[in-house]
Amino acid sequence: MAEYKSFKPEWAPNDNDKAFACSVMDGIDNIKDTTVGNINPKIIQGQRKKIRRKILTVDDYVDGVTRGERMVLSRAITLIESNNPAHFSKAQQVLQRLLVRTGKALRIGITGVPGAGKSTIIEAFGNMLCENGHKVAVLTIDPTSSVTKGSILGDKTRMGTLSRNQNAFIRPSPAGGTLGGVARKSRETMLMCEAAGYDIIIIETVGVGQSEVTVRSMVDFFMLVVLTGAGDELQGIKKGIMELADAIVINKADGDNLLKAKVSRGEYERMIEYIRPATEGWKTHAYLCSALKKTGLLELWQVINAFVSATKAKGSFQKRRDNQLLAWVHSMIDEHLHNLFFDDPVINGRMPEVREAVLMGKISPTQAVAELIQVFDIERAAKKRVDLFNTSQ
Ligand SMILES: Nc1nc2c(ncn2[C@@H]2O[C@H](COP(=O)(O)OP(=O)(O)OP(=O)(O)O)[C@@H](O)[C@H]2O)c(=O)[nH]1
Ligand SMILES: [Mg+2]
Repeated sequence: MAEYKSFKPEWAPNDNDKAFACSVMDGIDNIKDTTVGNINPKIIQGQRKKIRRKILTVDDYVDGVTRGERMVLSRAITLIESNNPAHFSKAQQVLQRLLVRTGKALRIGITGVPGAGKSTIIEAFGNMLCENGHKVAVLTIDPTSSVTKGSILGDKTRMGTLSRNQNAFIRPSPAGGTLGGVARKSRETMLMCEAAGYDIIIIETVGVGQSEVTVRSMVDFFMLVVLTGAGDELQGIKKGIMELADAIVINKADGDNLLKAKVSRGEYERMIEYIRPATEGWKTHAYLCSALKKTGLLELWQVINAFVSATKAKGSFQKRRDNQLLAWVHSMIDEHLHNLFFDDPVINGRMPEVREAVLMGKISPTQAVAELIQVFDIERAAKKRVDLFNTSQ
């Protein structure tokens, strides 16, 4: 029988506090005795079979997603996010087959300073939409995130009730990678969710930075969540981001904050006057809401519906989608050519010398570029890179 030792951890209170009933069991080295605890004897004997999930075929994915099976949808998204070239090509085949089922959802983007209440709004707003018969998918974009589990748990617990709602699907940002890589994966994830029957897609930006522009380029309606006190240096919100917004939502308009929120609304309204509208045929306004008290959310939904009607009537809704699609193609070409060029060993070999010459004033930047382009052989470079779309590095 192995011997167990239990001890009191050093961080436990010194006085024997009864409420603090904690002791820690020591680990046992080289355990051979399988009668103790709940240790699976097969693990010790190295016999435990690896549980392998059934490998799904392209047909399995297409059928499962079409039927709206969440598990298959989840796995299809994992396939999209994978950096394995085999997965990439399979994901593309699935997406290609599902493309006809995409494009029908309303895509909403939401940004704002950390702590403004984006997740809480999405939770309350998403639940409200689900109650009204919608199916809501929530995605987050965070090009800086390199860890997975923490952020998944973080957002799932913050959107606790929504994540348990059968009509909602929450998927955090793919971890790490370049902004371009994250953007592609998020776009394809969005399409996958649409194919699975989600008619409202909400994308939250995490962290302030470049991701606002990326999300704006994926959605129909973009809202900026702010807090009261617009005068306070705009709370670090760049004017440029206000120019992207179709609505400015002043959250936490509750309790003692309500009055201040009303004042802020006036301030924002005055500021918007001087800003070019984000969408042709739509006038951006500031609105109040409280995600906590669930007020102002129905009004927000009405604003979004009015936006959709107005922009569809004007033709700007479809025009934006068309432009987004083409811009996506162009940005991927940009990125791939960029990667081919800067990963090319010949270019890399020449680069230090050219850089030095530019810095010494021996050649002009234009001349430097001309020289490098001349030695760049795209066919050679393309052969070197097996997976063009792997933008994870
Ligand atoms: N009083 C009040 N508090 C709110 C409201 N909405 C959110 N909060 C609180 O504000 C805090 C931040 O909310 P989050 O929803 O996590 O904010 P977020 O913008 O998603 O934050 P990040 O994801 O970290 O950028 C939480 O403690 C919420 O409970 C509101 O309407 N009123
Ligand atoms: Mg959040």
